[in-house]
Amino acid sequence: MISSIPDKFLVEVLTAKNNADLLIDQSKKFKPNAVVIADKSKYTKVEKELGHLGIKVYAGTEAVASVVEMDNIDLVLTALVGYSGLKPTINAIKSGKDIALANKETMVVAGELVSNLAKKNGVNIYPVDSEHSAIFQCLVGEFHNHIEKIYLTCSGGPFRGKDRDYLELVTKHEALKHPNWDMGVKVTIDSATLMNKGLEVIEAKWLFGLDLDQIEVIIHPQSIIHSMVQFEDGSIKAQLGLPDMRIPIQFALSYPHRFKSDFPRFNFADHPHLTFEKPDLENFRNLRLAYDAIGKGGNMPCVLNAANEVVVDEFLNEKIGFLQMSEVVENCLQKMDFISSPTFEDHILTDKETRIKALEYIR
Ligand code: MN3
Repeated sequence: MISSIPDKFLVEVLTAKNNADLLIDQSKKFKPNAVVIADKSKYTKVEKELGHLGIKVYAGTEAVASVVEMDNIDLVLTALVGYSGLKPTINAIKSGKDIALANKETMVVAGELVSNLAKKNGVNIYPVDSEHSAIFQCLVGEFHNHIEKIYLTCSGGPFRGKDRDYLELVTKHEALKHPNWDMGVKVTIDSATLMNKGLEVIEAKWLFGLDLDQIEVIIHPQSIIHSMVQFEDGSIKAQLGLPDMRIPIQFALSYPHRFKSDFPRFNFADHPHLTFEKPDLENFRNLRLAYDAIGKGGNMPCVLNAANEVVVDEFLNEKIGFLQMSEVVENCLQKMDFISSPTFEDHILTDKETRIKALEYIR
């Protein structure tokens, strides 16, 4: 994305988990000051390719968490997967960097803590998640107007309309085929179970300061409307377009401006039918569990997230079936001790203990 608007941004730091080749390619192109490879075993390879270009090379997850504090950074795009995004995001906020947030789990695990920290440090959090970007785009020019409610749209995933007998037997290959969006493995499974939407409800609550009864999930299989805001006069604003993650990513970086793009344009005549339906909470229990977890508050969303990360892994390893994923998550929500105002350390402990509990339940 940056490569299409090279005069607007300077890349200071790039990070990668273990994809050394991509990190090396991107670094040769964007010439950052520093790079971090989280997987320490790849350090020598990366250093050999980039060190002589004057690029500082660091390794390890601690380095990912500390590199975001560097002075000449204005904005940090956090696109780590899952719980791993929490520490670096908190560090970036503490050092006053604005955040383009692509890692929804950060807000799920510690939304209250993170939004309070952002407020305290005068940091803006720009959503990258397409639904939250849509809501943010609807709110531009409306920040002083009260939100009556938001509609988070949801494609329904590959198994929309299926019953429990069907879901019982679905394979990971079926679950990995998302109808509209091309995404990472974790979020694709989460989309199939509707946990993704549950996590997004929690993310929306903290990003926009909403009560739970102001957040309604609506199934919209075409994924053209990316979400909507209803104001107190009854008027509804929607943001729409073809499903293309480049738009929300770009807007998080370009706000309050819009940069010209050559992304494919939406054509109304090609999409004469936009449909909507209620989510099926009986067969897709994860969405209900997410509402329960955030309704209870405290460390329960952290439990929900940790248990979910475990079950998604176990499902991908073909250790458990599709429906069992909700079963394990529900069990963890019931069994874990409740902490009403968790600190950062409480979150770390809750995450760790939940993972153990989830695996115990599975084995
Ligand atoms: Mn989304």
